Amino acid sequence: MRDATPQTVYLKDYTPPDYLIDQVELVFELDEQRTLVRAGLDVRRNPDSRSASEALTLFGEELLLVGISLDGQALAAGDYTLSDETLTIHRVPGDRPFRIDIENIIDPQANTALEGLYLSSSMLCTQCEAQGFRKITWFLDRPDVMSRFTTKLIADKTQYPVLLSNGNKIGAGNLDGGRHWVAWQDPFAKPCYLFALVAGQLECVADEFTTVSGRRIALEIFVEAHNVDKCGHAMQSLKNAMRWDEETYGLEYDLDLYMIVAVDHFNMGAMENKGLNVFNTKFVLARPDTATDSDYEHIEGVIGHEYFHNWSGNRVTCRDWFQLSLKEGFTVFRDQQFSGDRSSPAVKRIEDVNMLRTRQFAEDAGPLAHPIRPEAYIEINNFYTLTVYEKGAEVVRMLHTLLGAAGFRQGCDMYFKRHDGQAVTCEDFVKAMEDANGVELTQFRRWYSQAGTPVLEVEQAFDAGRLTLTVKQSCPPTPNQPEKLPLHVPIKLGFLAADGSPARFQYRGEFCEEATVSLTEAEQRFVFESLTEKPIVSLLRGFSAPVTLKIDRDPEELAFLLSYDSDTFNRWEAGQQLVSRIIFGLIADIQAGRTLTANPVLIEAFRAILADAGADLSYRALLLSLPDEGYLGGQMAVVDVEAIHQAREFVRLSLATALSAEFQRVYAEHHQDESGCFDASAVGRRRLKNACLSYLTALEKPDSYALAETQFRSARNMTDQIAALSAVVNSRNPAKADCLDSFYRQWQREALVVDKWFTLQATCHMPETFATVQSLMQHPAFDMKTPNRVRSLVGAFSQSNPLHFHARNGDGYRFLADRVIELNTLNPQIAARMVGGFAQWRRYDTDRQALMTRELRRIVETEHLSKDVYEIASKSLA
Ligand code: 0A1
Ligand code: ZN
Repeated sequence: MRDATPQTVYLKDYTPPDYLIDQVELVFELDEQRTLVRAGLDVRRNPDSRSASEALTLFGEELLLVGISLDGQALAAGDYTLSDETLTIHRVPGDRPFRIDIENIIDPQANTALEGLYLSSSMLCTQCEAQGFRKITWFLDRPDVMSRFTTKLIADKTQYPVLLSNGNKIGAGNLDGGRHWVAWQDPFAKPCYLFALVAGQLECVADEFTTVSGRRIALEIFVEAHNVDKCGHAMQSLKNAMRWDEETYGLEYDLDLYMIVAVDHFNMGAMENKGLNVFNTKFVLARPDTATDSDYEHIEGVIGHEYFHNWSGNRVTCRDWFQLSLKEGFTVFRDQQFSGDRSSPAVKRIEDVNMLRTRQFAEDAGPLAHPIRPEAYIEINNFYTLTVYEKGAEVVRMLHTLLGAAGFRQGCDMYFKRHDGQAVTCEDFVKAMEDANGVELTQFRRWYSQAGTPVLEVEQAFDAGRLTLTVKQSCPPTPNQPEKLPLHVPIKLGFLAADGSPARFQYRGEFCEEATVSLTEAEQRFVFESLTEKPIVSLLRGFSAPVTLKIDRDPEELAFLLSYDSDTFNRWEAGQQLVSRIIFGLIADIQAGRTLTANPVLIEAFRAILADAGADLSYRALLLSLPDEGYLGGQMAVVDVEAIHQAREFVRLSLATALSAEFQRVYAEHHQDESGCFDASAVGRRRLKNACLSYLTALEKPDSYALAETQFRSARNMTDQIAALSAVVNSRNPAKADCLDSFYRQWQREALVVDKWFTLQATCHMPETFATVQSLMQHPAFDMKTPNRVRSLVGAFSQSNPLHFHARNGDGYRFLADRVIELNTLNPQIAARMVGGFAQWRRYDTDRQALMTRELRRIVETEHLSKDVYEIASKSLA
């Protein structure tokens, strides 16, 4: 049990701050265990304050106060009150600006929560979003208080030769006792969550970028010495992102220096601190032999994401944390566009939707569902969710679809111009879109306040050249939202003639081959005219809205769309629907004890994909992919983990058996001795070939074992090596133990590769997996204080191995709860993320429900439970 029930914070209670802090002067005397912080704050009363109080309350946690003064006068004990979370000065001047000076001590080494100032390997670094600055010094730690920061860092010169903070370097010098100092000044006012400092023995990889207006920007990536050879891709991605934002949004970088530091210990992916991004090493470091193609893609995406925040987040920031999607949804949309433009928009869109539907739809259907602009939270760190990020990006994408690229850009221009230097709301964003386009988006705003995934049910009627689509929308209840109002849903659509060509039609008097219609009613009819024959409809093209679409189709119609739809997303989607339908049929057979039989329609469809030499190779690999077990489970009333796995494996094996010659041919055609160069054609070759290898592995034959083992032993790039190791591990290949061993020995000094080794074993579907996971917990390389390692073993097992995590005997559940309880005191943010494995308990049979709720209760009853874990576990049970 927690010592006290934690408080809920509500959006409706927002009030402007009573005070503003215009300038902050910080001095740090850095030390692993005893860092001294001196903070000088120029404070004044906020003219917009609605309170009459003469008191000033600052937030602060886990700080040791040394001294405090007001306008140079030391305060006596009776002048202020200290609590665990606040420092209140009883009386401050209301009619003039005043200065507060605070001196306090912090212990970075004891900080395993990785929030505030902490130690990562031998490096000191900070993480202040969302409310970590209060672990550095007492402050008005809220994003609508924006200040200009000057930061002086003092440290031992040998231990911390590099001293970094936001903005520009304004001075440096030596001090006695082997110490030195560096001073930094950030000319832009910013909320304190964007503050950062880094100190350590770091090497700098430097480059430069000339902006569209001719300004030269120094680019610097700081890493530990052994990683200097893994920064090239991150640097190139940064330059690409800078150019792309100029060309696509007309946005130019605003400081003369852009720094990125890669750290081993980080709770999230990366952080957009002004001029000094701090990154998880996972999203910076890449060399062809250590990183996969998908790592390269993620690095490009995250580098872009943090860079784009410089405008969408930093120059224009959030008024309060309920507005988080204002910066995150918008910035994810921008990074998705960037990555799509850099590689293949079709492939990128499918990957994004696949993730959204597998993971965000589950969140939206469970006890933790919340709107993209939540209304209440206990711990804001729990709201860095797929809903706020990914669904938030879908909402921005719908605005882009409704307004068109040019209209959307005008809206963005207006938003940045109007609100530069301000802390604003989602409402301000929508208003800028409206004003710039002369449109009205009243109903559209419901996407910000309504949780849950809407369901569209479509019926069609064709008569005399006229097709009528009747669309009904509904949205299941979510916590605190039993009733839902109709949303404004853009539906992009087109029709196919019997020969597969696009069918022209007339909509609202205009002839077209494709249209976007606006669904706004609970039930609405759309009429399309001038059709020569009854067409096959292709709906929700490009996944034009984050909804579940229900439309009656037979397998032949799905196979037809899989062959002919000109919309690359819907073509892939037809394949997914076809496979899903077949898998659900097999699940019914398994549950009824019937014999399973292979489906000829599917085999012929896959034969055609394998024979189609035309399509882009990455896209073809996606066409061959089977829906994820988690996604399939999300569509069942009661998830039958074993039957899903068995049915999906049966499909994989029947395709491999029927098409083994084709898989071998395509494999051989694209298998080359690859050094691992990250270019679109090499990436496509590797993807397609490794997809074939995965099918062939299902055959459990000496030939397929040899194929995987040979690829593993000869691979010169990580994509091929790990794909082959996965094929070996997920089969009865006799070389398994030897390959796992040799992989570990080869890569034991590369932390990110060792993470892959853990994940591969944690997600394996072979029977011995749980025992392996337990023994990996004792492996010398496992460490509960390193989030990447915890995610690679505990996270991967509980979130990506449904078959074994949900083992009937409850071992997986007990294992996870034990880890959550251990992590609760070490790192509450990571602990809370791990609890997520239990959130969907209502979707399982009653035995599993009982086992999962027992573990959730055990978690809730743990002593000294963090707010983070309490919120997720108690809401999951509610
Ligand atoms: N704003 C960052 C994500 C982030 C959020 C919280 C963190 O620590 C609790 C760290 C990073 C982004 O969107 O990239
Ligand atoms: Zn972000």
